Amino acid sequence: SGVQAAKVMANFVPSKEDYQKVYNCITEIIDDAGDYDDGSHGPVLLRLAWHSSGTYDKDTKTGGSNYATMRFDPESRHGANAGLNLARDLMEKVKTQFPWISYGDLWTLAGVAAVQEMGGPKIPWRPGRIDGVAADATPDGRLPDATQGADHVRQIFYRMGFNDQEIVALLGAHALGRCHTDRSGFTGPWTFSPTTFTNDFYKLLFDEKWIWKKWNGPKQLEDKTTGTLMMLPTDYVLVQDKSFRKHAKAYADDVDLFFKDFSAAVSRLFELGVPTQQFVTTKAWIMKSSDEQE
Ligand code: ZEM
Repeated sequence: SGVQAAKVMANFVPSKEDYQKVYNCITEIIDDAGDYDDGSHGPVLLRLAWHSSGTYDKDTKTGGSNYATMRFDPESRHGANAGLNLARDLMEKVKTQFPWISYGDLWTLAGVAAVQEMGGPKIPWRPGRIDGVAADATPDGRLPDATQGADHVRQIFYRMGFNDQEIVALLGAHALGRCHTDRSGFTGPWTFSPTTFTNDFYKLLFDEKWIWKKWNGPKQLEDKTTGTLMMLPTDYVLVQDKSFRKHAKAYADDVDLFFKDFSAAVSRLFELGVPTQQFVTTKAWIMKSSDEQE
């Protein structure tokens, strides 16, 4: 609006309430999905937030959510980011209404809203990311390759600074959404409720019998019972690898533990690459979900 645009001109310092307005605008876009996928834009927005953060390298302190470099070519065209133009375009509508927010803050806040609105835990979040330039982008290959095994998964997530327990917790996000043949080449959802945040991803890993799908596409697993659910090779390592398996079992058995650990890990994921002094507050905020504001 004109008022929000004028705020940019006036060197406006937004308050927590201003960010809550952005959050609320995002929740409308999450819900306003018509017959897109399973009726929610939440999953693809969470994937955008994750891919904008997961490029971080702790040794060189490059990548991460700070500069939102996925706006630029060639990162926008990196294979791993296929389909995320849809999520970025959705967020442009929010950016037009709240031009003072940085893209990094906007995208990570959308990730927070996606988790919270789909019934997940509260995700502590704070603003302070700044818009970068194309030269801040990291090279292709920093995001995980779903066809690989445990060594690859560890190498990618250790580079971001996560341990085995955090890796397993983060992967529980695959309770949400689905794979698309025209994006990753894989197909299908991981759970029967892809727009509700649950620990079903872990439960299904243990409870179902998983068999290799016979098809022309990339190697993926399907559940033997219905053939409608899927697991990526990298998801399946959570039951194959001894250390990963221990944590996956704990999350299958205890949804509260999963929610608590997912919240902590994803909150940290979304802050990767942001210098501490850039954050406007030491203590992260808990944004109100839409059902708390009715
Ligand atoms: Zn995903 N992910 N991911 N992921 N992801 C897909 C979809 C989604 C991997 C991966 O290759 C894929 C994390 C970790 C890892 C989400 C969130 C998070 C898809 C399907 C693939 C292939 C894309 C498509 O075709 O649309 C791999 C290999 C991972 C680590 C080993 C983490 C961490 C996440 C968040 C915390 C979400 C929400 C989706 C669903 C997107 C949608 O559009 O429905």
